[in-house]
Amino acid sequence: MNVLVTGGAGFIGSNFVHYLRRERPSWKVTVLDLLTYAGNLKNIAELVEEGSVRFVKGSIADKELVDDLFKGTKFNLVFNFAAESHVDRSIHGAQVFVETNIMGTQILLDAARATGVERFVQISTDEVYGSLGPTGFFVETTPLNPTSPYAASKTGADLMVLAAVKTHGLEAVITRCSNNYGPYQFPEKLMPLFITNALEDKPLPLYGDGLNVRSWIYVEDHCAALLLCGEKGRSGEVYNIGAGADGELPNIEVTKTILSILGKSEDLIQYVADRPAHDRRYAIDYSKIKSELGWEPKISFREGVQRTVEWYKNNKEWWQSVKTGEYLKYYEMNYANR
Ligand code: NAD
Ligand code: TDX
Repeated sequence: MNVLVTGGAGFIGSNFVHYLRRERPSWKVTVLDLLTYAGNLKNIAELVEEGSVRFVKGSIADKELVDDLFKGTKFNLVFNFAAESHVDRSIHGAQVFVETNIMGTQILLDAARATGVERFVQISTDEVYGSLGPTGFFVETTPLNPTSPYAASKTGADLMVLAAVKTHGLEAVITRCSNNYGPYQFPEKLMPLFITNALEDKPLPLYGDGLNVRSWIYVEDHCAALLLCGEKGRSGEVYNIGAGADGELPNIEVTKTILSILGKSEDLIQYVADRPAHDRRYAIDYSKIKSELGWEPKISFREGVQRTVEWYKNNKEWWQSVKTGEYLKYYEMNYANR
């Protein structure tokens, strides 16, 4: 089995590559990644060095490179993780989100179709549904109503995948997962930003009233769901993935959990101006993937955060080496005037 993992040097992609090596050791895995600010070859370095994973540096939006790669290797399965993934960055500049998330996905879809890929998995997000009020859940038929440029670009990609299935008979599934956390997450997202800032005794900038609710899932649970969707999901279907009631928490509770595990003071919390169009609440109904494919999340929120905090405590060199250069410029720009 020949598998392509795009974005495999990023957070979820690299966790997925490690997961595949453990769960499907006979599969031949190629990673295609542009190594943007969010990509880090260190995340999969030992696998690349030992030769169990092939690494190709390049963009999914580079048609020539993608076409050559697909012609050179007959991939059975493609997992498309590659994306610009941060909502705040999409507010500051949306063009690269359109180029990578929409154009890049279309270029992959065309190459997959031309070379007879048997299954294409599009890693999408619950953000395509927009925001919930105080009650209710996202189901797979919830109308698409993205609010950020990031979410709009992921929605565009989803629609191109569905069009490729309907028009051209490509075998593809779409997964829509909630907020992931765990090892190797770039420290611009809430969980790693707040853990690493707390470790440095720096303020934790909480947007708005801190009561926006997210559904937090440990990354390994997401990886297990993705492999199942790749192997057994029905083509043309969407599968929601989430952690259920245990992981649904307002940001202030997530923040307090991090601080209590680290033994740090809540005085580090700093309320700052809200994100524009900040979605109020996400909650996932994952009964479809549970009943069709038998998937359920295994790791509780408390356990997942403990594991994650431990990882950041033990891997200071990893995050200190990325909290430099471009990151500091971005941080200053995003947080200075809040
Ligand atoms: P990430 O930003 O950590 O990683 C993205 C990876 O894609 C990086 O390695 C980057 O170098 C690579 N990349 C970016 N542009 C590229 C291009 N043009 N060509 C090739 N590679 C490129 O993102 P993540 O959090 O790991 O998210 C992975 C996927 O999962 C994304 O598609 C995202 O939309 C989706 N998702 C993320 C979450 C979450 O909570 N993080 C939740 C649901 C869905
Ligand atoms: O500094 C911050 N302060 C803050 O209060 C940051 C970075 C975030 N927040 C809030 C905004 C959100 O309500 O925390 C919540 C989580 O924010 P992010 O980590 O930026 O995630 P979110 O905007 O919910 O989007 C994430 O989940 C879905 C990922 O970034 C996406 O890639 C994924 O698709």
